[in-house]
Amino acid sequence: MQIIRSLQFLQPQKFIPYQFKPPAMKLALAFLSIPCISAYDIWPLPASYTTGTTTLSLSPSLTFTLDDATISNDVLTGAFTRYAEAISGGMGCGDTRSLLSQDESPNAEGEVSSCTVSISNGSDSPSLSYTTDESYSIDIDEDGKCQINAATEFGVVHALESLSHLAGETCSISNAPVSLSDSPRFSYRGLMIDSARHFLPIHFIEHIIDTMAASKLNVLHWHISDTESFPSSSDLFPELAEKGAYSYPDASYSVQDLKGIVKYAYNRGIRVMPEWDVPGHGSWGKGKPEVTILDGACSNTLDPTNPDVYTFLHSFLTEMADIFPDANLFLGGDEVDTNCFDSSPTVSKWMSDNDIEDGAALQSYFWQQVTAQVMPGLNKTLGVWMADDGIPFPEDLPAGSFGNVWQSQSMMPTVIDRGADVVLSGPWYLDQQQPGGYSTYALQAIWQGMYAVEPYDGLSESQQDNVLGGEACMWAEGVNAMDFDAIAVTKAAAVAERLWSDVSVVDLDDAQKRLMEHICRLNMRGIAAEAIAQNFCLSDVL
Ligand code: CP6
Repeated sequence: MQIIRSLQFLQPQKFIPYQFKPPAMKLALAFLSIPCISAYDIWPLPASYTTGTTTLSLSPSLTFTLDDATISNDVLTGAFTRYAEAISGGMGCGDTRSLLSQDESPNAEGEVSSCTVSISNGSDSPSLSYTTDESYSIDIDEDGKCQINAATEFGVVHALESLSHLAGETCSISNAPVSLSDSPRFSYRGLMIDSARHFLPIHFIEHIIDTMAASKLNVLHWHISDTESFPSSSDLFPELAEKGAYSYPDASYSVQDLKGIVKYAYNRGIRVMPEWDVPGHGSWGKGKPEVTILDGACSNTLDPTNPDVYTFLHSFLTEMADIFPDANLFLGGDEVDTNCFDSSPTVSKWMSDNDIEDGAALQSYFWQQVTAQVMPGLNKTLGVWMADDGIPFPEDLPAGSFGNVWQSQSMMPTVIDRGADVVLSGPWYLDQQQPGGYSTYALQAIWQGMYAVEPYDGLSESQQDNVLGGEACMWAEGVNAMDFDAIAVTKAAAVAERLWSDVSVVDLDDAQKRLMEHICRLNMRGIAAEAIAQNFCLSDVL
């Protein structure tokens, strides 16, 4: 209980990012003629964006009106409510508004009081997949007339996020007429979280989803379990979490919790791709020792030679496939310690009886069995980690599988040529820190290095078609909910712009100025993104 209470400051609902302190507020207002968010830039930078010089105020009762009354769904009603409140109330301008309106109100020449929203391809239950059209446009004329167009509900969610960036913290649009039209470069823009090394409470995963939405990341890759713990519950196999969680039920996710996260993310245009790492990096042995290697040096590895492993995985994943409706299922495949095989007399004997000469060949056999026995009927696209040694081999996986390239980027052409699509993550390990200490200046070099990565480097035009996108990975051996924001969010935002914005958006000085605005904006929302250079942000004084 004590622990839960100490984390409450990180809960979005309960976190009050800046308490109203009148003297500090006065100080802040002195700066508002040169606001800290000066250009009201949108992060990631939109595909095309023209602005003028007219200032418009935003009505405190800003409303969004759907022009098609036949569409009704939670994605839209949720987004309208969240962003109306965020833009005119919650994210900073709510606190400055009352003071601004007294004597420092921007010299508004008009007001935006409502935005009309048109969706060309709307639905009562919009589907979210890698083919979802996320494009949108925003037009605000000099008189404050505001029109949002999108193909889908999820484009509208992005539009409202962008509008919240335009509004900044002074409740105004300072650069009307605004005309922007935007769509992502890559359809897979991921953030991986690891709830096995440190348990991440549900409310904190919701907070992570909020930070993803702020930078238009759209795939939450949830590395749920690993050798250290197995926090996700299963109705079919309750012993997995009962015995595998660090603490059950406190440090576990009920089936209801899992479904809740999927829904929370969906409403924000974010897909949840779950991962249970196999055959290594597991803690199956705590709840189901019979599927692991029992007479070897390791208890964390599934026994590829045991036929029950595949029937078990099929049953377990059939249940999970229903809880996680996303088209992708991620099954790890990384860093199998072949000593776990070699040290086991039964596995070694089986290998020699079956002419399987080494650990790599046994992993090949494992993935062939997964392809033949586990994946059929799940109706999922398989994703795995792809290492520099090529394991798991793409040819052992179902056609259409993808590999998350986690070591050298230079492996991308090989993986593609061997038949898998790719997601790039190797350069984007967020736990990467320079030796000699963790400082703002190290962060500077790291975010800029991550920002400068170009996913198409080294790929022919036809190979480029097989790049789904990329993913920032927050491995959590050394990170928990208390320091997650500081370590992950700024760098993940840099990756988010690389994956969303045009290939030509590479200017580091320009990115730095805009990223500093974005960090300020995140800080105003109670997201503790780490600063990259000295500046003044209202979150420092409010
Ligand atoms: N955990 C799991 C990890 C890593 C991987 N898988 C990892 C390996 C090397 C580095 C960072 C993370 N911690 N399950 C590899 C995909 Cl540098």
